Amino acid sequence: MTYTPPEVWTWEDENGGEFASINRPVAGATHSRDLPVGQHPLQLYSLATPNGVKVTILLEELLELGFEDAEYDAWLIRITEGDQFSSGFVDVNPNSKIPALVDRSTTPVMRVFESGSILLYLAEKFDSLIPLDRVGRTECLNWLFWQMGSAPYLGGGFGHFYAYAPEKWEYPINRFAMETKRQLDVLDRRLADHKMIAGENYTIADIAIWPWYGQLALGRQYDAGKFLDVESYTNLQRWSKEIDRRPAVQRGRMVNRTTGELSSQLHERHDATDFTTRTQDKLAADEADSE
Ligand SMILES: N[C@@H](CCC(=O)N[C@@H](CS)C(=O)NCC(=O)O)C(=O)O
Repeated sequence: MTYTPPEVWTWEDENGGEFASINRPVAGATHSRDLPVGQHPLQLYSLATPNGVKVTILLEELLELGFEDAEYDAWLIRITEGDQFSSGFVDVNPNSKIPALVDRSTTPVMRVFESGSILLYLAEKFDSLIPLDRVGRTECLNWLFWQMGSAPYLGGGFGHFYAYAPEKWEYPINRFAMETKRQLDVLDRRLADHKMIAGENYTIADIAIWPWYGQLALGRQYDAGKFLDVESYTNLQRWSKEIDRRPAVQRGRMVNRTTGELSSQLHERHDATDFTTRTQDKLAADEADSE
């Protein structure tokens, strides 16, 4: 059926599909609530989506490198329940999207939003996981910004119409599958003669790109591995698997996670020991013991 747009678009409460209930045509807070604050210099408000996981992976990598000031409290923002529209969250990110970070070690206290901005901010704060020379740094930022511009075609385009839209329509699925495969080929060609995305070293470019394209290549996104023939991108496969094995990546994926195996879900992270003591599995076992 062909749709004829009216002269002026109007908002009809729900237009169907997953996430329809949280979509609104206006910005700003819907309710008054402060954000919780923990003890560490960095306060993260997030959820383990690909955009959220970028930041927890970087923080876990920084801690693994020995930067104690990268200690953080990670608070859960349940976007399907509208937590991103609280007044406290909107103060930190007027765009109402996770991830959002507050650095309380600076004067004034700094708010940082947009995952690319957060990755750059943390890499610069610790002078780590970003090349220090101009040529290397520019190449790293080329790919960091490539991810920011490209992933909406994968997530908001392909993923939305292939997995979340109320019906399957050929036109948008074709359009965005084509673009997603082109992007996978861009990465595959880059990784044919470079170990990592920005060159020889692991950087924030890899940390930005892997949660979207690495996990797509590993068959973890939208159940679309076969449809997109991800196995055929052999250089991308090599890189995706190598990053997947990093301990900091495995920890970062668990933080603020609310789906999958209970043993892989750490809803809030406040201490390094939480990975072994506070998973949803452990909490359930402790509760059962105390009954
Ligand atoms: N460009 C943003 C995108 C962030 C984003 O889209 N976050 C999603 C989850 S992955 C979100 O918070 N959605 C909630 C909403 O749209 O209300 C970034 O990279 O930080």
